[in-house]
Amino acid sequence: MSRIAIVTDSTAYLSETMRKRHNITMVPLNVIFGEDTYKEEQDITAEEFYKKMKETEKLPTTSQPSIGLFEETFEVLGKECDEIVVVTLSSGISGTCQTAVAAGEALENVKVHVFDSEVSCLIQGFYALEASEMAAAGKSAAEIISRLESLRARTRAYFMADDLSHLHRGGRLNGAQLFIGSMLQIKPVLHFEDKKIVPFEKVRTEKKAVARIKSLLDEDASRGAPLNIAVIHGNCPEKADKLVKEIKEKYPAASVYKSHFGPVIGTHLGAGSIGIGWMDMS
Ligand code: MYR
Repeated sequence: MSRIAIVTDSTAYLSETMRKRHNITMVPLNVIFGEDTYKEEQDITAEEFYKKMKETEKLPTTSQPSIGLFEETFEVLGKECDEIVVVTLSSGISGTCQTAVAAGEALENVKVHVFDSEVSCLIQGFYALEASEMAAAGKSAAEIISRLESLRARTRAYFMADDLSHLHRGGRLNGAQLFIGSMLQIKPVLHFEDKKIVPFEKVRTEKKAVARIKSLLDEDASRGAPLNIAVIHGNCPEKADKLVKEIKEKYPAASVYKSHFGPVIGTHLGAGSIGIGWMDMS
């Protein structure tokens, strides 16, 4: 039986405890303030990041992990396993996925399978957790990838940024060029299409955006499918707590998790952002 290791990047925002419990190795992306580069989750916490972002005049930027970091990680894991499944954030918003593929191709003694989550944050984390459970149950890498692909067809994520200028500045907002001027004044519901972030629906207020996301969740949850649901916030835990409570009350059978947009994703969404994503685990 092939021994399989699971790797994900830091934007899954799986806590250290979760990663240890599920035997998941994390490769961090970077957040850059001026001359200083921080590996997120290792050198800077989400709390420290949002504080710094508030105090800094020049806004931060981000970068993917170096190919060397992936190679080192794979080499270390390759001493104990034969295959590695890597779950990355969407290849439409970061070069992380392509870099992991390139690093994997350079190795001879271990086979690396890279899965593009086509999303990010805890929804990406759900894929890594599923992969880790399957690896522990003795499934092959091919079986794991095939299951992740089938889950991807049943996964949705919608979110809103309190201030769209961060996404615009970082060049991660697609399909909005024509109405960006007017969009900066509103709170459109955003989602991923073809791996990229595009506006889903133009909505004027945060209240309406959240109500719309909840109605989209209702469409899927009311069909009774076993859902993993993530409520994700950018330094606004109270908003997330309220949503988690409402969703748990409405769908007691679902597994509902609260998570956050950490430094790298927070750089592009800004504080006050909120998202809900769900995966049909059937
Ligand atoms: C890099 O520099 O390579 C990282 C770029 C990250 C862009 C993040 C854009 C926002 C993603 C929002 C995800 C919301 C998921 C629910």
